[in-house]
Amino acid sequence: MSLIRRIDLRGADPASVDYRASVPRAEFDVEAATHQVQPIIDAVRTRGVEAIVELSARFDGVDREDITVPPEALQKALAELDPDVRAALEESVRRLRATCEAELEHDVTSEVAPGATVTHRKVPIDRVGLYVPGGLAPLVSSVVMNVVPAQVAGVRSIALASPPQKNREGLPEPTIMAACALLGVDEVYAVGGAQAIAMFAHGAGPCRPVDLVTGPGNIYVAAAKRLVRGTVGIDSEAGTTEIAVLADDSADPAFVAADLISQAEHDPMAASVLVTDSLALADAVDVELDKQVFATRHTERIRTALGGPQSAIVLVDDVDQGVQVVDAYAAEHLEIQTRDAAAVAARVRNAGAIFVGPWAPVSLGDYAAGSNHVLPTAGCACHSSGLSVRAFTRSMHVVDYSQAALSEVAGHVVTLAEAEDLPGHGQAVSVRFGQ
Ligand code: HSO
Ligand code: ZN
Repeated sequence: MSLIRRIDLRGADPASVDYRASVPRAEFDVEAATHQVQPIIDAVRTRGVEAIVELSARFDGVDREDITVPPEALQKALAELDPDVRAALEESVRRLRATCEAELEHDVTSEVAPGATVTHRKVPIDRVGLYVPGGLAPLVSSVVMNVVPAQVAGVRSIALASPPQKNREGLPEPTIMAACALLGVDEVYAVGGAQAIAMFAHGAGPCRPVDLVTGPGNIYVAAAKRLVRGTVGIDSEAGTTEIAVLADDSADPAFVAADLISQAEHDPMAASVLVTDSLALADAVDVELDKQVFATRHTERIRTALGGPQSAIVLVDDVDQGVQVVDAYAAEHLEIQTRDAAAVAARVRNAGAIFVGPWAPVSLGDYAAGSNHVLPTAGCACHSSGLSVRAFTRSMHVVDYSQAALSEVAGHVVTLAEAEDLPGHGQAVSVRFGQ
């Protein structure tokens, strides 16, 4: 019996098959979780730190009155960080910073008529709250992925929250604290889950409210972000990890299997999907999965993810149909392991990030490609983007007209104001010309 099920779309008529429905996703009912999360948000909004301390005792089993992580604890964590981990983090930061700097957009001024300019001005968001989960694995790389684009965008005030750990005197994971110190983030809170999102949105004790909350988290964090949206901005909801691999018979089955396993390792609900036109590759990947899953550390979690309804090997007639399937699926991560991989990748429209060819596995992007690993999941890649400098930037139009330029267009403004039965609008222009 194979670890992973098969879905056969060969011979399917694209006009009558809904590819999106053919490759199902994990159930991730954020809406249901909002009912459990609303009382937490209300408690933090009305009772502040006192409520947070109670919630940390209940959910994290810690007893700590002070939610602020002292700067000495951050510096100590950095001093004690394994030098190899430090070097790897520094390289990860260097590469991501280079990408972010290249992405920075500059103000653009258009002269729409003589003396009439509109400038599209980019402004960094003033204050952001970044959430870094603890969970199954403390993702120190997520500190880098959230902080670097915010810093390059020019955000003035960055606060970060991560769950307090029972066995660490109620402080966050040391690697997470060390990464904060490395990046110069000194406002750090030992607060986890929905209560951290509520603290950012409404403020609590030492934490002033923020303008934008970003960062991944479990279903309760996602529900909390949905509930505070409007009070603050949020990034796109990042749910459980997904990888889709589009491969033909030129792909190496050992590489494909390893990559499917790498994302299944995150969560029993993670999705690993291989789309291929090669039955031989599908069979060889099955064999490789068997071999590799038993040789890895988190075998149970990975077996559950690969065996779940959200994971599959999807058989297609050819790479063209494969492109249609992966476009419909809109994976968080998409690998292209086909001949002419770059050309195939260029035809894909929907994916959080695309990894081209055999030498760009998703785990490279998770840590050190220079790309961001906070990406839209659950099909949101067809309307949302991953985290980038742009996520931490607002823009505004700045309108600057001379008297002559206004006079030239005044008639049109008055005409449109009359057409909308809003004569006061027209008058605000006419009055300037003595009419
Ligand atoms: N694959 C995850 C990110 C991550 N992987 C962090 C390892 N550490 C979501 O893109
Ligand atoms: Zn990962």
